[in-house]
Amino acid sequence: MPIKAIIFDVDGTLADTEDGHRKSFNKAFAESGLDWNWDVALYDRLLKVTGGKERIKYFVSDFLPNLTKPTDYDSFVKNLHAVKTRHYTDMLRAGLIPLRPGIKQLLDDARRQDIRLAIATTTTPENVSALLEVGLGKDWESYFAANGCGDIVPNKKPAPDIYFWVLDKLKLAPEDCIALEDSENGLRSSLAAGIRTFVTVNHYTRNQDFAGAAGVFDDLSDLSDFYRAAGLPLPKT
Ligand code: XBP
Ligand code: MG
Repeated sequence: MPIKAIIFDVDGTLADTEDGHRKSFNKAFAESGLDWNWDVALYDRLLKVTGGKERIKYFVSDFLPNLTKPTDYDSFVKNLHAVKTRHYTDMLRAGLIPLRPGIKQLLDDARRQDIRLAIATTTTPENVSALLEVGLGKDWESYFAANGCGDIVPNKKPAPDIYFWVLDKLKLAPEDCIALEDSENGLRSSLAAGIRTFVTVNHYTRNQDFAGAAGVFDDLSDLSDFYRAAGLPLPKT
């Protein structure tokens, strides 16, 4: 069955972003007068929960059980996350987080072979725009036939909702596509949607459980290995 579309996760897959997120959370905490600090070890644990707002609530519930929550807790979290997003998109627009090795070439090769591209991510839409405007240029949206991100689905990864949303936009069946992910949560999400999935790991996800993945790679610096494993037509150079 020829592959008709490749669906990309964003954080950890298109770019190694999570330390940028982590630093932006810490800047937001400091700006908001909170003495919270997420170091790498703690953030590694907090990444169990996808979605920045959900991750803040997880931190409060499971790591600050005695905290007296602000009266309008949801607004508090939403506003704190908006401050974090401002810091994070500033980092992206400053070009501090490049695309991972091989990603731009893969996107271009796929387009040349008329394979459609899509995004399925838990992250905030502004983050996707800022990352890809820098990584792909002002016309980045023209690369993608579907851009599923953030709060558009009720349940974030590892739930399959975002992948079902993308498949619906593409009007494709799961078996027509492959997905590229970086984390166990992401893999569980795409597999639950019935999509053959490849993983490229990073320092946060290297030791996670990738059972069910069609292949696990350190990165895509050698695209020919990936093309062979994925059954993608090698580009006509
Ligand atoms: C990764 C996530 C996101 C980011 C933080 O998304 O779980 O929540 O960690 O971004 P994915 P936000 O791997 O699905 O791209 O703060 O905008 O949620
Ligand atoms: Mg990811």
